[in-house]
Amino acid sequence: LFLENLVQNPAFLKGDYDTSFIDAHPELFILPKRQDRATKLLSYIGHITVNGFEGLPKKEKKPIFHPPRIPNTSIKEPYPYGTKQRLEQEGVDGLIQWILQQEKVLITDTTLRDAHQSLFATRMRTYDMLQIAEATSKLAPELFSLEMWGGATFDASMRFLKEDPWERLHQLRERIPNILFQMLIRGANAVGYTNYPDNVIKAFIQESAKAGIDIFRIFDSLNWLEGMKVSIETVRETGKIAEAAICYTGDILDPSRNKYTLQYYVNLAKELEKAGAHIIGIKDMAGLLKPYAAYQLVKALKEEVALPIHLHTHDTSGNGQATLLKAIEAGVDIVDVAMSAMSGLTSQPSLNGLVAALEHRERETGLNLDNLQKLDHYWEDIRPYYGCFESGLKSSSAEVYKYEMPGGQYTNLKQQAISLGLRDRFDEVKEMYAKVNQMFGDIIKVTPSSKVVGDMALFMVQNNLTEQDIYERGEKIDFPDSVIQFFQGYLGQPYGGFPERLQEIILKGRDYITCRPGELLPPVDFDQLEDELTKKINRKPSKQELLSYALYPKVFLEKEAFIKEYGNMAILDTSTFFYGMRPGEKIAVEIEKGKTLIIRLTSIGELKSDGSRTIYFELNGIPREVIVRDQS
Ligand code: 3PY
Ligand code: ZN
Repeated sequence: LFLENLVQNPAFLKGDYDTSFIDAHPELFILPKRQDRATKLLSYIGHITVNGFEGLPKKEKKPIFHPPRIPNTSIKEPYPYGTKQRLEQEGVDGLIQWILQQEKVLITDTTLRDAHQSLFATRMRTYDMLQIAEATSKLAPELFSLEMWGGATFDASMRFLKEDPWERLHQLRERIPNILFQMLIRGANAVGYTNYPDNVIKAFIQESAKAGIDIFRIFDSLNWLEGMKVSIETVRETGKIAEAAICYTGDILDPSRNKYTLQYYVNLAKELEKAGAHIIGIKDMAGLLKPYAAYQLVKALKEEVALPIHLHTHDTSGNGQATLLKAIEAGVDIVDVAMSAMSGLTSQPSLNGLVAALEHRERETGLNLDNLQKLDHYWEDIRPYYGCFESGLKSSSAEVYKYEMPGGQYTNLKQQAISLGLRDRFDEVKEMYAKVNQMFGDIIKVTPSSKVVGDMALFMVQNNLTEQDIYERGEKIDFPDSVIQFFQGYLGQPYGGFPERLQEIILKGRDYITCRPGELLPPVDFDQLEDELTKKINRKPSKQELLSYALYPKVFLEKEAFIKEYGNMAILDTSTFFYGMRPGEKIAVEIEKGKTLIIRLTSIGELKSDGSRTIYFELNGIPREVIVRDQS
């Protein structure tokens, strides 16, 4: 480094030096800590190659993946007109009228959000989204919307992928200017698992709208209208589309289940209409809406409310496509599906399949199947990267009607169970999940209420507790925090109230609330929060970073620490990000536009007595080494 400083010194270069030169130029000794981007990148690759990706079983060898087939769309081709332009030209009311006038059924593609949340624990990286973004906007411009943000992606992108979720939104928006962007927001829980103060919810929605979200699908995890009002109002104020969702559970066809009836859902939809919703979403998060129930529900909603109806389901039982078809027959306006290679099982039904099913019928979608197939090839090639995060589920299963577990929870709960050493007891966990739901009074189960049920089920299985044990010895049991908070009313009020005896056992005299938690939470002082964060990261954060920190302080700081150590690893291809490199392998990494590094892993050194290894690389043909701690 000293020599590098020397040969870059202008006086030295001019030949203007003698023996006193070094004394006269003390700046030569200012040696920056040599942690340039390339070194950090090599350190990351070395670390993953030796130690594996956190949470994944360490593979002996990186698997061989086929390079993804990216459809060839000419950059010069203009972006086709789409729903985004329609919204800009006609405004929200114009767009809503347009939706209602359509004979065709409109299509939302969930590949970039719920499909991967449901199939592989929300691990899809921005890198893989960006490569197909432009092609999607040019080959499928007839899509009504892309669900590509929110839900668990905000947390997971920072926590596991060490990415900035806002950056994902910006970059996708840049490449897809013509299709509406849709996000999932959990009402007063935003994209988190707890209630946030109202001013956080408002600031988050305003910033998301500014960054490019057009449709906010708002729900409350207990179908509690009070928990959704602030979000609905704020979305309306931003001039964006408020899709308020009713979460579907139970079975309206089963006369013995009389808690969540057709009338219950119709009443809720009417209340949401009154509260200012532009669209009513049916959020069938577990895939419990059977085909004939879908027909009844959609028919009733179309008769009782004047708004478009947007149906979201999961294909866990294998009945997803039939549910969509019956809903379409009943007049549903928009349905959610995912690219074929990312569909089925706990994900949404297949987009390609539905488009084909409706061809030559009055409600055909207008999407081009050949184009969709080109996009689908890409997803077929991408999915294997994430194989290690999949649930192992090989076929659909009607047992979901019994467990009522949301599609997005299945893979996550399985990962949680594995991390608690319950891999072989997952069947018991599922049984317990259904039992806990009944103990809790048969509640709506969707994030975060579903997480509470999941936490309690894991807790009971792990500690070998039965329902009877809870009632008999519950006073002496310390329940998980999430369960206590739920019974304190911090997620809101469940329909029909809390079961009183269990509430007493769990709360052990603690206070509980019946009002909206947001009313009690003091507003966040964003100026003070900014000072606090500035001190922690030694720079002034952006508004978006501040919001990430407000929602997920620890996760945000951990991501920052990671980036400080390794740099922004969102630039790395997914196979290297998760599996490192094979000796002899060569990869190209574009570290900024037009600047590409060619990296070759030459060899992995022997384990040294201090527990480290030297990893030998070639960087643009020049040998480089990094030292990595072997954690095995
Ligand atoms: C989420 O809240 O992330 C969900 O997908 C719920 O279904
Ligand atoms: Zn879903």
